[in-house]
Amino acid sequence: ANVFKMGWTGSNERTFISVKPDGVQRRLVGEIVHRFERKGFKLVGMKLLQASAEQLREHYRDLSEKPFYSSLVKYMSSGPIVVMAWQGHDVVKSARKMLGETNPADSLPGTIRGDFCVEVSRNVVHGSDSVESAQREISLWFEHHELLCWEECSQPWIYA
Ligand code: IDP
Ligand code: MG
Repeated sequence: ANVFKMGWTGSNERTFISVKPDGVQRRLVGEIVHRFERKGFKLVGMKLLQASAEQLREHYRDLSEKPFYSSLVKYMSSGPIVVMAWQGHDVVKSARKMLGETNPADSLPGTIRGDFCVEVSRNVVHGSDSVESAQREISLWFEHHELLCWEECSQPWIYA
């Protein structure tokens, strides 16, 4: 299949996942990457960075009216984060399930937030909530050349 001809839908859907500063500090980067790898999704972009308040205000612009908006921006800029783009069938929805609920207290064991955190304001990971958000977030955090189209040898063992 020619990946360059395909859009960001079907098995080429992409989502934006970020390990938040608490996740990086608590050495959960490998654990989180491992879960997406084992699931069968394809990593198409990843980097460690210090996010600026400006980038974060844009990333979370839909929440600008919320009382926790400024503390959220402060939390997210309090240390390095890992940003990733993952690709696969229905990856946006699946990733949200793998993350658990926004509030770790409501997240089932087996989900990332259910297994690794306690408070909503320290919930270790971000995942896009829709295909549209994913596209906006991926283009906010990645340059075009940082996203790779590559052929994964395991593909025929994941998709029939
Ligand atoms: P999501 O991350 O599950 O998509 P959103 O509602 O988009 O949840 O909120 C973005 C982030 O803002 C959450 O992941 C969490 O870190 C933080 N947040 C959400 N609600 C609260 C709150 O009530 N108090 C403090 N922080 C919150
Ligand atoms: Mg959200």
